[in-house]
Amino acid sequence: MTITGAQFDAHWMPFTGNRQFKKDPRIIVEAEGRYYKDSNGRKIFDGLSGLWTCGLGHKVTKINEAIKEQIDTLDFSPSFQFGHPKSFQLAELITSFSPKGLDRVFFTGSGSDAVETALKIARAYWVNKGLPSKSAFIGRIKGYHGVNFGGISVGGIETNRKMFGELLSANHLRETITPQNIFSKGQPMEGACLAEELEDIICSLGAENVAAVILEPMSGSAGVIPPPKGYLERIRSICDAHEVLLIFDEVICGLGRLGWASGSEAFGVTPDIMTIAKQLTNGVVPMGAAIVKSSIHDVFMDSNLPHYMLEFPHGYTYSAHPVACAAGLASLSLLKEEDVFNRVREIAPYFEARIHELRQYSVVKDIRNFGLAGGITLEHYPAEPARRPFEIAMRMWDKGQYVRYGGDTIQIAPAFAVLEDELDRLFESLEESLKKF
Ligand code: PXG
Repeated sequence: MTITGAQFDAHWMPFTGNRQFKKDPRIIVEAEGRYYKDSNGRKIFDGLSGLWTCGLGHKVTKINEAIKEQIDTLDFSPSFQFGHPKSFQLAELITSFSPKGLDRVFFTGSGSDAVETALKIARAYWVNKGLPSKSAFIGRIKGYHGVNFGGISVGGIETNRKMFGELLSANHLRETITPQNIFSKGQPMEGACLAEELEDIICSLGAENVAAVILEPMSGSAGVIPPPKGYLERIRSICDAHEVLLIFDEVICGLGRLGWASGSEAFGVTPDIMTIAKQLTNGVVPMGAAIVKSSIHDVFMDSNLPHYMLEFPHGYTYSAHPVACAAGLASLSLLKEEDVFNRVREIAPYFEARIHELRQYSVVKDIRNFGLAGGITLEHYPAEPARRPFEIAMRMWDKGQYVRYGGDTIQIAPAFAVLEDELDRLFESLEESLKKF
């Protein structure tokens, strides 16, 4: 199965160096369990569970069968003004994974859409409460909240923002990596005091103007940055003191990656709204969701509109798509049946021990981990922060190992059932790749 030059030209690939890729393509043709097969017939270990999506592995029979059955029964149904049974079943199942009180689910087509939905719910909530001036958002440096205009505004990754002109106005907290907490295992002991900056930002804006703070409980795509001990607790209490909503973007943290149902559960702090995507369908069909406290949802329902009017003029053609719902029901059921979160907590110490052995290599400047997620910061080439991670990831690919590179980091997030000897091979390949510098 060859791809022609015209076919290569036609596809403008996302978050990809298109010129490099099309000279030296990496084509994946099959997947099974924790492995891919590339177009040269090589078996490649999937060290990032797809894109943090496929924690249950690939070609999971129960998910695939649910999808096939759904397509043959109801392939699509209008998401506006009509329903189908599976969306309601899935919404209820999702709430069984959510922190107490977060029990209303709004479906979207992706993580980016889930973030936009959460931001819009936050603003509209304050409008419904008669406080329309509460509209400002606060994010955090290095935060990733997808690629739509709201998400890049609250997100803290400069390269994702600077080409796109005027954004929503948003303030950003400092990131939580500090010289004191590099090479921390799990949550760093230092850095809770960084949360105090939130009080200053809210006071400078005026709490009467602030809608919400949005954070990933653990930053994922910026290179796995677990929150310092006490940090999220302090963020929560400052939000409470100033009546500001707290949104956790759990698109990576949610549904098992950290060894818990959510980052909220892992770190013991409950937000007002959370977003999920990726693991919700094991990545098999695109889907995201915003999950909100019923107290927020009820403000919309109690707004005294005529009964035929919409409480929230928002939604997507693909909200609660029946095929995605079928995949979601199967995936979430498997997370329960296979006791996946416990399994992640069992293997996490081995993962932690192995990843921190890489500290001995001089180009490794920091290593962070939590659950089955790990990030390695590499020393820059002068003025070229992105080059070394790219080089490492390409060496890994040549060795039959897929890891993610982004910014100045390498990220690792294998499937939940990963074996110790698979981790051994992954980290031995990383050692060989790092040794060459
Ligand atoms: N929020 C968070 C926290 C994310 O990690 C999104 C929102 C957006 O989701 P969608 O489905 O619109 O892409 C994400 C996505 C990586 C990587 O390698 C991370 C993401 C996507 C692609 C690659 O770290 N995160």
